[in-house]
Order: sequence, then structure tokens, then C-alpha cells
Amino acid sequence: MSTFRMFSPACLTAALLLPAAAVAAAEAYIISPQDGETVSSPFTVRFGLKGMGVAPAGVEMPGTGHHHLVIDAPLPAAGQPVPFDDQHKHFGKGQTEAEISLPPGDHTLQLILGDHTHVPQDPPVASRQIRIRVR
Ligand SMILES: [Cu+2]
Repeated sequence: MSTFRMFSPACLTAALLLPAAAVAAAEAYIISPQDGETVSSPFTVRFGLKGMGVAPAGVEMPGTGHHHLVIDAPLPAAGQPVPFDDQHKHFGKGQTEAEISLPPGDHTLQLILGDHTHVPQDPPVASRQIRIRVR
């Protein structure tokens, strides 16, 4: 058996595993507001993403996705599109920040990335949930 034949399957395996490894290292996070912060409505939420890129919805490109802001709700179910409603805001143009209006009181915010069809990555690329108070 030639050297080429011996190493070829291993190279193929490494190439196939690369996208999954890239997603596993990815991390979404909310840059601002800070966890526990009191804000006035409307306020700006800034989205952070490490290890992946932001692309508009509808653009199929490995290692990319678009942000969704989950407001006062748990993370959406895996394997299906993020709902479109007041508690799940899509940033399908590739936005990395948004102005949000919320009524006074305590609220939770969490980011989750979705692919070009709005389905979260597997495993999901989500921020931790933060709590804010709107004055
Ligand atoms: Cu979406």
C-alpha cells in the first residue's frame, strides 16, 4: 500500500470533522447591557460572536449564522426554526446590534445563533441568559 493511500482516509476524516469542530468552539455573548444592569427603554443590545461569522438569513455559508434575541423566554427547541414573535427577534440582515423597547420591569435577554433557515446550530451557539431591569 502506498503512503498516499494510507493517509488519504485520515485526511478525508479531518476535513469532514472541521466544520463541527468550528461550531463547537463558537460562542455567542451579549456585549451590552450587562447582566443586572438597569436601563431606560429603548436601549441598544450589542451582540458578540466568537469562532463563527455573521451572514444574512438565506445565505448558506459554512461557519456562519445570524443572531436571534430571545426576550423573557427559554431557548427555543433544537432542530427547528426559531419562532418569529415578540419574544424571538430575528436579525436576518446580519445585524450585530439592535434597539429594543421593553415595558418597565425585570426582563431576560439571551442570544442564539441560527443558520440560513433560522435553525439553531447543533450544538446550539447561545449566550448565557442575562437579567436586566427597565426603569
Ligand atoms: Cu432567523
